[in-house]
Amino acid sequence: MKLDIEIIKSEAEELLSSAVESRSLAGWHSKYLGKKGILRTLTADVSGLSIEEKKELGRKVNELKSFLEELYAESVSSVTSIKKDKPLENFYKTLPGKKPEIGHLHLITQAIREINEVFSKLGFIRVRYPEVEWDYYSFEALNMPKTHPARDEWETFFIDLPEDPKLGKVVITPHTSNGQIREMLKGQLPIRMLNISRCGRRQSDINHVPTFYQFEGLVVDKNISITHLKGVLEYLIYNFFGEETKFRLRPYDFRFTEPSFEVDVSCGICGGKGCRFCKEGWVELGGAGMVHPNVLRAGGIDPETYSGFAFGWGVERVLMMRTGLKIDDIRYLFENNLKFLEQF
Ligand code: FA5
Repeated sequence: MKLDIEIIKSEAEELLSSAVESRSLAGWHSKYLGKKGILRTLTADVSGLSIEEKKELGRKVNELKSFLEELYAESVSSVTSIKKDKPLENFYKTLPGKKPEIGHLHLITQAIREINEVFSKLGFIRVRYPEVEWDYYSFEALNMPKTHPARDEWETFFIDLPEDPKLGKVVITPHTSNGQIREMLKGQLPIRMLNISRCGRRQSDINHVPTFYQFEGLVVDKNISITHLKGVLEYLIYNFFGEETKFRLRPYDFRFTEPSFEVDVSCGICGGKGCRFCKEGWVELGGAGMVHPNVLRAGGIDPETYSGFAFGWGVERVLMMRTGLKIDDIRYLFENNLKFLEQF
């Protein structure tokens, strides 16, 4: 045993000096002093020893333990002082410090906040409805029965989950219009809703991404007309883009609004001259229209007494049309490339 302990001591000393250099003191500690370390193994099996031999072993192991612990403590303090001393050599108290870099909100978050602010001035209340949704709210209650071909336009992602007999399949909602029905079913009239959330469609090119944000406005009250719709859209466009921006309503065919429109603004990238993003000077921001009577009925509202308008626009497109930003590929917004994001 004498021999063993002396060998352990000298090996430990030798190993420790190289551990100090490579800063791997933790490895050395677990080898000698750890739970499964050498020190523990020395006293693991004492069954064949007499009482005297056990006492002798105990004394030697304790001595070895103190030796190893002292050795370790010395080495730790020498490493710490190396760490502490080095930077002090070049430390000038009066030099200005290095400022930590501060990031900023993502462009899309900034746009969502601004859009919310514009609408809150008109009394719209921000809500959020499920992004993983039943077919019923995203399609069926919006006047698009199960086999209706209009559904194709929404290039929907279906989730592999059991179907509900009434609500149908589970989808990633392809638009925020699911919020129209959910809001109406709350049974609180009049309605001035702003629903901003993520949507999904199987699309990807310079002006489409598979996951994007939409904001949906819904107003339901007595005597709501198309003039109110146009006034609200104009308010948004002038506040967000400035009064020099031109916009137009193009007749369209959404199943959940009648009449329906698509809303275009003059392209903020090329100033309406035509570029690789807009092609002809106009960019579609979203759809709008007067809420279809069938949709009001599905929301439990009597279309003989109430009318309403709705609109659903893409947050990213609105952001990109801001004069001066000149972002001509929507996918840049989702790449998380700091060189791109730090510009804004
Ligand atoms: C709709 O989604 C309708 N729900 C809008 C609506 C609401 C009409 C209420 C009437 C009443 P559309 O499929 O055109 O409409 O999409 C609206 C906008 O969402 C588009 O103009 C575009 O700005 C944005 N958008 C649609 N798909 C994508 C996509 N894959 N990537 C980025 N933005 C998209």
